[in-house]
Amino acid sequence: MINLTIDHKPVVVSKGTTILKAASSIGIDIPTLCYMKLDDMNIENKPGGCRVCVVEVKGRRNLAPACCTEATEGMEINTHSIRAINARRTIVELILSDHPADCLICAKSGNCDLQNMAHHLGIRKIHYQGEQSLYREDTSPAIIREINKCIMCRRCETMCNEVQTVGVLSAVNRGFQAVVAPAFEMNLDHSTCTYCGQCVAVCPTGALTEADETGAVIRALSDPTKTVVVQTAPAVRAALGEEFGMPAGTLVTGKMVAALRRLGFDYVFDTDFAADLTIMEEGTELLSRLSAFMEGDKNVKLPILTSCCPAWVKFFEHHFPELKDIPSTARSPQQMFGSVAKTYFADKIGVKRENLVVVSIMPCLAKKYESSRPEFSVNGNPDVDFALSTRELGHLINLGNIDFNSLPNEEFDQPLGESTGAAVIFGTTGGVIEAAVRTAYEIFTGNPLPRVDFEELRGMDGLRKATIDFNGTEINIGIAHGLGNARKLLEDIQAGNSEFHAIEIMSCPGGCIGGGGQPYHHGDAEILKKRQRAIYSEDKNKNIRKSHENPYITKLYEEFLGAPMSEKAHHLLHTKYFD
Ligand code: HC0
Ligand code: SF4
Repeated sequence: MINLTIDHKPVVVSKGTTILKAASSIGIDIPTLCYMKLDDMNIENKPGGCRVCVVEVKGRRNLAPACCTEATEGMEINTHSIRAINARRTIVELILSDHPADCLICAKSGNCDLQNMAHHLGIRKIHYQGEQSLYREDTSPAIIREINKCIMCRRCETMCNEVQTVGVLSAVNRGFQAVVAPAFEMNLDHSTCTYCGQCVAVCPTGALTEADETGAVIRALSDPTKTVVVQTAPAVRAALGEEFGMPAGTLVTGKMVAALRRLGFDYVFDTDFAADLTIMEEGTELLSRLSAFMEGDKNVKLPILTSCCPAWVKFFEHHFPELKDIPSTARSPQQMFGSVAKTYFADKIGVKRENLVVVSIMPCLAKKYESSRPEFSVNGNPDVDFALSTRELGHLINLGNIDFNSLPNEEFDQPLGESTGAAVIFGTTGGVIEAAVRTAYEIFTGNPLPRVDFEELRGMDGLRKATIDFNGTEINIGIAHGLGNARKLLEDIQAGNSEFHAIEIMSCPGGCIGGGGQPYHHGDAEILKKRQRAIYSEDKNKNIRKSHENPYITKLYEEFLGAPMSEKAHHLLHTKYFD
């Protein structure tokens, strides 16, 4: 073990520990811009690039970057000496010297680590004259890159290359022109970007933000010829409160519904309803593939892969096109909802498709891209018109001058607002497959589930597996969150070595609770765990916890769809994939 003192406090750490971690272990916060670590998820960015974390080490001539200097025996460290603070100020001034000073109108204003750092260090004047880079803005359906706001922290690169293994982003150019960009500086929509949004989730400045659609939604809400319905994704309710200063993990389902009503939405519905519908379709598909397999069909495609995460869909279309007939053909709940809203529900209320506007509130930026895919539209009219992120909803609520914290709890409208506990857990890694198991078990065995909770499918490990006993038939299930983890399972499938019958894949670490559109977690993995706990507690408190017991789903099949995987269901609720 190593003994040292930091700001006169003794600390004992194991060999190899950095000064930054040693300080953090005794509650001393050393400021950083580029360093990032999500504990338990094996995600770390420590390029030692920004140098904001420099500290003074007694007896050494040079200041030491705390994020990449190991603690050694007898070190005496001063984290906030005048010399260290002055160096930090100079470094941040140099970063600011070529940074556009448009904080007043920047999308990240108020949430920007660089702005906060400048404030923390009391910088009032920039003494250096940098050279502004002249990059144009890169817009895509989901993400905006304001490239001249890149400070080369390279967190996005770590997320894209190491965590997601997509490999779109890397450092290019030198000096004031140095930025992180796709190859040949092409736009994101020409690259193999999945729009997972994990680069946006960790960007410390306004270089990467979502494509903001709040203006378009406000216009729809003010148009008297339009009926505007809204659907809310499972993970939003476990995080929206953070936008209003509530602790992470506060469930705000009822307040969220009340806020949406006050914003003027005509019907407040729930994506969770469509998550139950997804289980009916995907569960039926799983069972039909399993039966064919058991009857000896050698051509049956197993394992079945979940298909509700649009970044994951785009990932396999780009990177594993030869596997494109393995995922379930079920559309995502967002898209099933849009399709049902613009047919069944529009008919019910006597509104023409083109006068019904469907807005989604999603924790995800890829949902913006998914809703723009041409196969999810009829004669150019999309099934989902706009997909706002949790952050954008927070902004709309503030803009509407609604005091979120004092709102009463209200209920979703019907018939597309009823959901079960199985649907709620879609919002966290492992939840989709647990929901599928709850339904598939009962249909397969004809018996009630001996227990509703499948603890063996839960957790935060990036790759998990479990075997579920379907009354003597063992079903092997795999779960991956983060596309790098998914890649490992896909390579096993390619090599013919997969042991699984069914696999759930979600692109974002933690699943949708960690989506690129959620309130910024600033690298705090505890926040994701708290959101996950909130999701499971909502499931526990639901009266109905299995998708096939949702009475409004039963009614939808009786009145409109017929049966799961019927011709009509195929047409409205399933899709195909493209190379
Ligand atoms: Fe998800 Fe979904 S669970 S992808 O994470 O399946 O975004 O929350 O809305 O569509 O339901 C996101 C969350 C959803 C969809 C659902 C699925
Ligand atoms: Fe990479 Fe995802 Fe960002 Fe695209 S959205 S650049 S895939 S991290």
